[in-house]
Order: sequence, then structure tokens, then C-alpha cells
Amino acid sequence: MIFMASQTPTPPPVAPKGKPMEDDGGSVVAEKQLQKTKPPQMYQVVMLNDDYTPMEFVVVVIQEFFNKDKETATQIMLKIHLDGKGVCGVYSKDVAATKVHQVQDAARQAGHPLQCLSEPVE
Ligand code: TYC
Repeated sequence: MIFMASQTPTPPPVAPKGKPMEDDGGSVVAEKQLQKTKPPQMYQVVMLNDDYTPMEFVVVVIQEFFNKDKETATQIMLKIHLDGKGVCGVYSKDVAATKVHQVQDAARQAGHPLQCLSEPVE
């Protein structure tokens, strides 16, 4: 048996995103876009000052593991030396944790007490 549609279906009207839409009956349809994803929490790697780790070692560590040039690494090291701590870089949680381990492994191997940690960025 063959059925034939008497009318071709018309697609429903589409409202511009976020704007209310008037239908034929004059009623208002509100369309709300729910935010489903937020950007991932980022983590800053903070290095701590101590009285024993040589300045040059800290500069090299910052250059090597945080991809800074010598001038920038020196400025970060001096900030840590003067303020007690400083941010070396901001990363995803896993990458920040890896950087902390890399720094601490290098410091222990060289016999220095250098400490660093990662913390969520505000
Ligand atoms: N305070 C150290 C010194 O005078 C240098 C230093 C800087 C150590 C930064 C650690 O995270 C640090 N030799």
C-alpha cells in the first residue's frame, strides 16, 4: 500500500540563540543556553626560598624545567630569594605535579634542599 503525504512538513521555526521567540500565537518562548563546561582548574608551581641552595642552581632549574631564558629565570630566582617564594609557571594539574617532581629530583641529586609545590590558581 502507498501512503502519500498531503503536505510536506515544514521545519519548526528557529530562534536566534539566547533571544526569546514569538510563535504564531503571540506567546513567547524563552530559550536558555546552559553552560555545560568550564575551563580546567590550573595549577601554579611555587618555589620556596632556603638558605643553602646556590642561586645559580635555582636559575638553571628555572631555565630547564620552566623554559625561561636566563634573564627571566634570574628575576624569578631573586623574587623568591627576597620574598620567600615565587611562581615559576602555571600548568594543568598533571603537568604541574610533574614539574614539582622534576625540580625536587634534580635538587636531591645535587644535594640541595630546594623545595617547590603546586597549588590551584585563584
Ligand atoms: N637564598 C638562596 C641563597 O642565598 C638562593 C635561593 C633562591 C634558594 C631561590 C632557593 O628557591 C630559592 N643561596
